[in-house]
Amino acid sequence: MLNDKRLMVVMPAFRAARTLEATWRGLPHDIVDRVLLVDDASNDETVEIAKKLGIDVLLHEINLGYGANQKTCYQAALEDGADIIVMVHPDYQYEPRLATAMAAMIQSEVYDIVIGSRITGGGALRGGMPLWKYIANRGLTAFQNLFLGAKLSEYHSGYRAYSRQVLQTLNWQGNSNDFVFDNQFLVQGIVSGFRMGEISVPTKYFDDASSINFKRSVQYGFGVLSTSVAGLLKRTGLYRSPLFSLSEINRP
Ligand SMILES: Nc1nc2c(ncn2[C@@H]2O[C@H](COP(=O)(O)OP(=O)(O)O)[C@@H](O)[C@H]2O)c(=O)[nH]1
Ligand SMILES: [Mg+2]
Repeated sequence: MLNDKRLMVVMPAFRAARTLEATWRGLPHDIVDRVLLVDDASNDETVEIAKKLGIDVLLHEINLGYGANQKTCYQAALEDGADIIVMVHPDYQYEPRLATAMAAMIQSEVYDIVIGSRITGGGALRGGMPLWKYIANRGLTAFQNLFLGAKLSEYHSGYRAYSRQVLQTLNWQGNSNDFVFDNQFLVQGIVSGFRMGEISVPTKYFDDASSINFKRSVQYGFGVLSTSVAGLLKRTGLYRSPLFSLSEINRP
């Protein structure tokens, strides 16, 4: 609990056997009420290791994709009654100890969405992010900020915190089952007027922390561009994509 708010950590997992324990050990267990891992039909020991560590596990019988995995995570978080939800990749790429700081930004009710940014600390390249990924990240980010009238430092981090209200409001159920899910979620958050905060997070790139190849990344890039266009059309009132269907929030 963080003051009187229930904190849940969700991990969308795929072949995370070699990195799960390190990620889990770094979490602030004194304040985390529940850790849930959703396994997307990994063919390694991810599930066995998660159970050994006492992590709650939900299973996909077949590989449904990264976005589908997060849908299972967030459905479970809503059913759980969690007030603050931290999503972190179990590939030990992001510093788990900073979950405390991210959750506190939600708990304060100053922010609804917090992004763990690999860019603001200046450590992305130092942490081993490939140059082509860095350039693509910066380029897509500039494009999205322009289209959405936002000022985020990145949109592609696998480390985020959300308030319960965000999960109850956005139409994430209608998002892609693939990687662009994450990007659609942030654009939905911006268009809906949720308050977005960021925190600098060190990142580490090593073989087990990064498996997305160039082709998948290009596909993701096009998904990001089309999501940005959808956001712009919604902002200008020209067209309302189904992405934004449940997205009006009532803030006093
Ligand atoms: N659910 C699911 N997750 C996947 C799949 N492929 C990759 N992932 C996860 O997606 C996340 C991001 O992929 P990753 O290779 O780490 O990308 P990068 O760190 O941004 O280069 C990681 O947590 C992977 O475990 C998949 O088929 N299904
Ligand atoms: Mg990774």
